[in-house]
Amino acid sequence: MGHGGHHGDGGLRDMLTIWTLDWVPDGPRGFVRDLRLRWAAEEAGLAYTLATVPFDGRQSNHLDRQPFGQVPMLTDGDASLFESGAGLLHLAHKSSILMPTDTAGAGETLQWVIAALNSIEMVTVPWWFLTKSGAADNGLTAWMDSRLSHMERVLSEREWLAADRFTVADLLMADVLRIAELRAHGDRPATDAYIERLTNRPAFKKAHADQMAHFAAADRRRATR
Ligand SMILES: N[C@@H](CCC(=O)N[C@@H](CS)C(=O)NCC(=O)O)C(=O)O
Repeated sequence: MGHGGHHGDGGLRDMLTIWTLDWVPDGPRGFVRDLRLRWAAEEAGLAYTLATVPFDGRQSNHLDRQPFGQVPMLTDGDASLFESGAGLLHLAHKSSILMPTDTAGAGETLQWVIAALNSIEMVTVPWWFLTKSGAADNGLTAWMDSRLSHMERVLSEREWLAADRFTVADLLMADVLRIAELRAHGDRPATDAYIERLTNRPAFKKAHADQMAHFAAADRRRATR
């Protein structure tokens, strides 16, 4: 299973493995966070294999690999990482396409990776969760709106977050911001343009299509069992 074109060439290249669920319902398809790692691998030209854990029993069937019972995980030879952000930084160490090699550029990139996770996603995910659970106007809305309007200002002033070029920080920020409910909430044209720009990259499209195909194949297996 997994990603074409790399079987049989042996050696280290075959050792990168992205772990996800074997199946998910329609709702999360296209958003399961193995997509972040797939996208980064595509950008960097790193071949990978896909491995899965069963959806049924996911809360406890892989706690040895992911202590919260979630995905994704990344294994690379002896290294085994959970947290999509950690996986992205691990991949970024392998490619200057993702992470600039100069000190200033690397610092800016790291800073925006952490900002995506710890200043934006730390409020957008709980807000999304409350909204999905029926609390559309919840106590997080004002906090989130403030963060998103600061991002709108930043993105109206520049094309890329760090180092004047695409980095792993853009990949992650775009993935955090592209959630449909967030985009539908408020009017942020620079953010929309940024998301369009990032998700139009061939590497995103390939990663997205591969995730959709993976879950579609799982539907076919479930239908015949
Ligand atoms: N902070 C974690 C969050 C991972 C996460 O939310 N994973 C979701 C899929 S995108 C998951 O495994 N959900 C299944 C569950 O929690 O049962 C990361 O970024 O890796």
